[in-house]
Amino acid sequence: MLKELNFEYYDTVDSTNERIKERARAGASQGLIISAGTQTAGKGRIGRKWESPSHDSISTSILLHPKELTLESVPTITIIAAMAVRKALEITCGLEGLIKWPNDIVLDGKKICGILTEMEIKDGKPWYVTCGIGVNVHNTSFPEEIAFKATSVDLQLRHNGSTKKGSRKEITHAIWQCFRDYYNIFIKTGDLAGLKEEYERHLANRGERVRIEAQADSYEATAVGITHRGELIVNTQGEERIIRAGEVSVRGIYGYV
Ligand code: BT5
Repeated sequence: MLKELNFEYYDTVDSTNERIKERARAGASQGLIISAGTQTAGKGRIGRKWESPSHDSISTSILLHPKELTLESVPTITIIAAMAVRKALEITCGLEGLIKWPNDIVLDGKKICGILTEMEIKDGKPWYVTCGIGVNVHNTSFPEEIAFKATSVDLQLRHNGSTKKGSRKEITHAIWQCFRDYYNIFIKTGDLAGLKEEYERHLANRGERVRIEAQADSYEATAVGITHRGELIVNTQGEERIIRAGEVSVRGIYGYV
C-alpha cells in the first residue's frame, strides 16, 4: 500500500528520476516525491530527451518499493500514472485529456505529458521503482522539432476560451493523490481488473486505425483496448495481437496521435 506522500521541491536538478534513484539507494522510504522547477537532463524513454524549460512545466518523480509486484507488472505503473495525470488535469483545470498508450497524455492531438518508469532489480525482484512525470503547464512555445506535437495546460485553457492559468503546485499534488488511489487499487489485485474500464474510456485511438511500428515490422491495425496487465490489444486482419510497451511505437494514421 502507498500511504504517506512526502513532497520535496528543488529549483534545478539533472533529472527528478535520477534524484529519486540516488535517494532510493541511500535508503529513502516509499512515497518520497521529488519535483523540480527545471531539469538540465530530463529524460524520455530509450535515451530520448524531455524538455523541461525554466519553471514552465512540472517535473516530478515518486519512489516506490513495490514488494507486492512482480517484475512483469512494474510497467503497469506507467498506466496508473497516465490515469492519475488525466484525472488531475480534469479536476484541477477542467481539461479532458486522452491517454495515448502507454505513456502520453494528449489534448487536441498534442502531447501535454510524458511518463518514464524505471526500476532497479535486486535478487530477481523489483528493488525500487521510480515513476517520473513531466507535464507542460505554462509553456507558450516549444523547440522546433516538437512544436507541432506539444501543448501545455495554459495553451489549452486559452484555446478553450478561459483566462485561467494552471498551478504547477496544485496539479502536482492532485497527480500524486490520484496516483495513490489508483495504485492502491492496482496493488490489491496486482493487475488492472479494477481500473481497465476507466482507462479504456479515455484511451486515444480506441476503435480507430493505428500504425504499429516495431523494429522488425510495421503494420496497420485497430486499437481495441488493454489487457489486465496494461498491454495494448490491437486487431489486424481479424486477428488480435498483444503489444507490450517498449516494443513498438503506436501512431495514429492521420498525425501524431
Ligand atoms: C516520455 O518519453 O514521454 C517520457 C518523459 C518523462 C519526463 C519525466 S519529467 C520527470 C522525470 N524525470 C525525467 O528525467 N524524466 C521524467 P518518450 O515517450 O520517449 O517521449 C520523448 C519524446 O517526446 C521526445 O523525443 C520529443 O519528441 C517529445 N518531447 C520532449 N519534450 C517534450 C515536451 N516537453 N512536451 C511534449 N513532447 C516532448
